[in-house]
Amino acid sequence: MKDRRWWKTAVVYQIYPRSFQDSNGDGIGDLQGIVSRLDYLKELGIDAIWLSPVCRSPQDDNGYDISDYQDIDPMFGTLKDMDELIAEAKKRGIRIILDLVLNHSSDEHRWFQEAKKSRDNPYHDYYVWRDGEEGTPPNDMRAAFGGSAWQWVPEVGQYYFHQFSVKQPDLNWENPKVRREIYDMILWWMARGVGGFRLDVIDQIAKEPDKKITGNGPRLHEFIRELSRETFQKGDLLTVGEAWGADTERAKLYSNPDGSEFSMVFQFEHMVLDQEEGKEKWDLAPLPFVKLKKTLAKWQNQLEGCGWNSLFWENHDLPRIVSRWGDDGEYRELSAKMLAVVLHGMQGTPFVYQGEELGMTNVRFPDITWYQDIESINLYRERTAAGYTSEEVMESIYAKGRDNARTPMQWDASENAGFTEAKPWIPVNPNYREINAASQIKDPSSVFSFYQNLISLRKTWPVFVDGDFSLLFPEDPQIFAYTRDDGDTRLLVCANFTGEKAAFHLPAGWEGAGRLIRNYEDAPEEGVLRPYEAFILAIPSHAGELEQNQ
Ligand code: TEU
Ligand code: CA
Repeated sequence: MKDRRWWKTAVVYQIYPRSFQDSNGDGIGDLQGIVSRLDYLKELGIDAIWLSPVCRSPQDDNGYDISDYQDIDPMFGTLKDMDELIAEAKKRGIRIILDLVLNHSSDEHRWFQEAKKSRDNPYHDYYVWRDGEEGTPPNDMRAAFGGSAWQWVPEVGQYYFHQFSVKQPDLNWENPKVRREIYDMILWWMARGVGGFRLDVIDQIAKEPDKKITGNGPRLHEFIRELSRETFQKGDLLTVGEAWGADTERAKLYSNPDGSEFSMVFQFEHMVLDQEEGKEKWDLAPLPFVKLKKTLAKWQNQLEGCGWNSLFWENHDLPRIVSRWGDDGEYRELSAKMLAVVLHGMQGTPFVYQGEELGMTNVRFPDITWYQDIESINLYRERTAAGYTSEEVMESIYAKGRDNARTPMQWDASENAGFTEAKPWIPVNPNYREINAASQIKDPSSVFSFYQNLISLRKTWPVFVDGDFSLLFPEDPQIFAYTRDDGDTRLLVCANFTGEKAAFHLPAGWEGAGRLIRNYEDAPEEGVLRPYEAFILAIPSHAGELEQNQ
């Protein structure tokens, strides 16, 4: 019997709410804006929406700093709007996946406001405190967004620990009361009808700062199993754990088919290859293409039958894939489609990040003052102070800054791309007149239509879900090719990952196979793949099932 949990056949669409659709003319996207665009998402064919955080928040890290887990930030709407979104999505067969930020809260959360009053406050132990002298933190650990990971609070004469910004104090998972509060909150959201949860930096909850342990702490899986047992296992949910530090062995725990942890893991091994070894993402290096293939293949092969992966190129923390590993100039559409073929042909649950389905690109604002992301702003300050030139830092931000993915969704060619009638909180990418949803929806050769076709293929052909994976031509410096086989049907996925022609011959046995999708309209050229050419062939078990349209 094939395991047919709904999330295995699903395609998830990620919405970054502040940049998706403004409904009330304040320049910021909101829940009613999303409701108004549900038909578009239905048209695309997706099954679930992962909503980046919309809970009450001072927005120091755009909502990843939550001050009330059981209320909606007024910027986005109300709980009533959320109920409406859940209900309207449900009518269209779409489930809402909430983003749970459980590693840390906002420093403006009631718990932290109490915690910092005194050492014997009942909430003090909800956070991670250490004694020390003002000016001499407990150790030299650094926060992800720059500076020390320790912040002095004179009222209690202690430091608190924060892995991210100073306004994101880490929650103390060692404290069973914290865990209980979290479970009750999750059960409350489940009762409201959400379809699942994305777990922000879940691999970092079991920290042991005295030993400088942040990710993969000793109690990590114990905590996650308890969390899952007390909450998720009481529903039929899609749960996805964000885990930068997962290897395949750990991923098998996270996504154990017995359901003891999450449905799937969201890991980044394939997304951190284009940086200097041992350095930060800002230290740019060319993509080692062969390594990319082998990394993806390793994940495909090792999770087969014993785990489940998410498939993604983009999210709200990553640059636009067509600018990053495709070509956002001459071959923008072809390369966007090629990247989609490579990703959607694999095993796992595909995630499409808003605008990816249009081939949206990175942005190059004139200077740092245009940027909104705390990570980029802090980086600029730290690196220029350390002697980098402004131009050097801006090159890093142009390539990898998170605001690349956060410019407003490009709906149409009207002012501000149809995102808002006001001044948007961050400027629209100036290319919105050429790249927008309105011009693509009706065009059968658009990137949007291509994503739509890929999504519908996944629904039609079970081999996309179940088939095992074999990488072909692993050392080829241009071609990404693999097969999928579920014992019934075989697929061949082929892509030229470069802007130059690549010598290519179909592997034996595939000559008569039918074509499911391709990104060039004219007939194939003998012996080569053209720039960014990509296609999927199928050999169904029952001859004649597929039109032979080669
Ligand atoms: O991201 C985790 C995370 O590690 C990233 O912030 C990472 O440090 C950075 O993007 C890459 O340089 C999650 C959220 O996705 C992110 O938006 C939040 O800022 C972060 O957690 C803190 O909650
Ligand atoms: Ca708004």
